[in-house]
Amino acid sequence: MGTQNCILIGAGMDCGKRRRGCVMGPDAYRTAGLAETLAELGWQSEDRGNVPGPVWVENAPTGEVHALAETIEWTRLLTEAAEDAMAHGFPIFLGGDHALSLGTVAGVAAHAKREGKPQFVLWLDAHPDINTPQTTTSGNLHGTPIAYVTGQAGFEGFPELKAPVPPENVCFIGLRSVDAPERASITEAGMTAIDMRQIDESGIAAPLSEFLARVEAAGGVLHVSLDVDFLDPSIAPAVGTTVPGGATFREAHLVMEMLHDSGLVTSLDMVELNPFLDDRGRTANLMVDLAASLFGRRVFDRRTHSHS
Ligand code: NNH
Ligand code: MN
Ligand code: MN
Ligand code: MN
Repeated sequence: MGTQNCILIGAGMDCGKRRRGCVMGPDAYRTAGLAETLAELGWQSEDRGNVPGPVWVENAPTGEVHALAETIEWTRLLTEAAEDAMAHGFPIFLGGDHALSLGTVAGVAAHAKREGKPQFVLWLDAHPDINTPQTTTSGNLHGTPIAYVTGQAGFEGFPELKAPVPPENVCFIGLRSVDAPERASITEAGMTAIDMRQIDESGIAAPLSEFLARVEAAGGVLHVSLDVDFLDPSIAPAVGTTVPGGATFREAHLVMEMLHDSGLVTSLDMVELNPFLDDRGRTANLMVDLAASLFGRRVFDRRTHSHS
């Protein structure tokens, strides 16, 4: 058995959108006891502190792309941090808003390429975040990481991708707010998009199993990007972009439990937590509990428990 080592990387990016507060995310996860929780599950963690990116800039006028230079700088810093961390353990990126995934996914994919393994990405989010700086109507770059990491045009000035993620290796689960240009590019690129209606109809386990079987068959590694707004706002209020009709408590835990059992996940983003909007820490605590399910917390071991 190898060492079970987590690398915690604070990425309090707060300029991927206008509403402030995600800068406090990394410390909210620490306060909620992430490292202690991982330790109980047999994972040692190394906290590398917070990446020193620019945390806030004055709002760009409505409609204009906001904080482009700052986002490029974060992307550069986080690509490096992610690529390095992959060589030392299982990185958990503590956001910070979702623009941090421009860098984290680029970095983990670069590492996978060096290892000769195909990189897959599971995007747990109400939104697909596949706008480009040209198609965005909000100007908020947290709505763009999937377009960048899959190598779409329109990211002039950003670091050149060492290893674009093949679009067919991307799976979205939880979608319920998709912009028109996003819908077009998801369809065109052949990505797997599980919206809330599909979850209502089939349950969440069936489409997830199908995707995990594909990752396994390809000998791939899986990056999971967990946006707080994947969850229903009634259980996770601490996010700037709440969308009704999200994943329930059990749907979210089941996803994490199945991901743990798959053994395929090699990196994780926890993004969009805005502690300024939280209710006595309940969203931060829930996110840490979901991480616990991903790292093996369970009632019984499904693979060995028997009633005989
Ligand atoms: N699609 C919208 C945009 O580009 C919303 C993105 N907001 C998010 N993404 N919270 O997860 O601005
Ligand atoms: Mn190193
Ligand atoms: Mn998102
Ligand atoms: Mn979202």
